[in-house]
Amino acid sequence: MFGRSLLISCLVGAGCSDKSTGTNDSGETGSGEPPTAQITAPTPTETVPEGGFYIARGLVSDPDDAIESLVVHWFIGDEEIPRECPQGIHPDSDGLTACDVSFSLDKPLLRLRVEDNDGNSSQDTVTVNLEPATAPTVTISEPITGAEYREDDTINFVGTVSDGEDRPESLDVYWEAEYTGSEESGPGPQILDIGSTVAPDGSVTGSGIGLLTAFPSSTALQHTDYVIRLVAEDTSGRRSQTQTSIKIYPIEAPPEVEITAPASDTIFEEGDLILFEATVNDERDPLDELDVLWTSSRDGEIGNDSADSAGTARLAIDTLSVGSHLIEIAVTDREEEPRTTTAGVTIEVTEAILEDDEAVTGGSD
Ligand SMILES: [Ca+2]
Ligand SMILES: [Ca+2]
Ligand SMILES: [Ca+2]
Repeated sequence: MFGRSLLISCLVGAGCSDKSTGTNDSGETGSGEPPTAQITAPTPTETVPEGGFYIARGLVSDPDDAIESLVVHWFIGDEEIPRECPQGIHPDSDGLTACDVSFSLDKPLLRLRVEDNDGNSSQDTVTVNLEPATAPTVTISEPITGAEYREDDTINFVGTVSDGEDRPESLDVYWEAEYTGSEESGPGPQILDIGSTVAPDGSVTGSGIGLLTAFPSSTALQHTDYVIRLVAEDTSGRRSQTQTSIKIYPIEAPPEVEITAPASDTIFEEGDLILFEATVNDERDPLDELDVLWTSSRDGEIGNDSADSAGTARLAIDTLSVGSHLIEIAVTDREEEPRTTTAGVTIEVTEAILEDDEAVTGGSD
């Protein structure tokens, strides 16, 4: 309270109006000898990080006043209001004074002013050599680019953050995800609630189950390709990010398959060209990359052409042997444990020629 009331009197009263300018100039308002002030840190050649925490130090004295009775104020740039220094407004018995400060590029000037009880003042200034602040540095080591997950997988997130001015823990750090195409019409980046923590060494770790819960359910399941970003913002508002791309598929499932032609129990004659068609589907694999195998219960393997990219598998055959066939199509995806799904129709190939022969033979008998 004392400091603030004295500050106000200094600002408005003639008693301590700042008549001194330049380095180590002395005010001559009151009676007695003026004090002296010298900034000892930073020195004029010292480089100070922009925006970084810095303890400015100075030395004050007075020929005819008790040193602890002097009042010291620190100013940045051309500011009229002194800093509120945690170290207080009086020097110690040795005349030492200090103040926690930070510098911005547009205010590189530091000013120390000392006043004695008679209203005499003196000041010292130093123009600091500022090193421009930098944005944080961000890396991601997990998930790796191209990694594939199921929607119910636990995904580990590992990265690092660092900054030229701030400690890692004081950075604002978060992970976000966005699906491809989301920029234009989708919900955009979604911050992930994965319990991410930042360690003192700058390592960032978290893990999440069901990443897609960050997205509206109506949109997330329709998308596979996601960008994962690690974002860090420092205390000066400088922001950096890096990203990786992953794929998220629905929960693992075997292919689906259904024979659509010909209709069940259609009867063909030997030598007829029979066109089989089936539709195939899978929750993950491109449909033209599924393994397809047609078999006949009578003739064994009869075809293995892949489906087209729309999921239609076709088999044209005119060599089925005479008799009843159960036709089966097996479709296998690329899971480590292959899975198959089957369906069947019964085809009866008539023995038209044989019957004719028998009729002729029987007739002759
Ligand atoms: Ca004095
Ligand atoms: Ca920074
Ligand atoms: Ca599958």
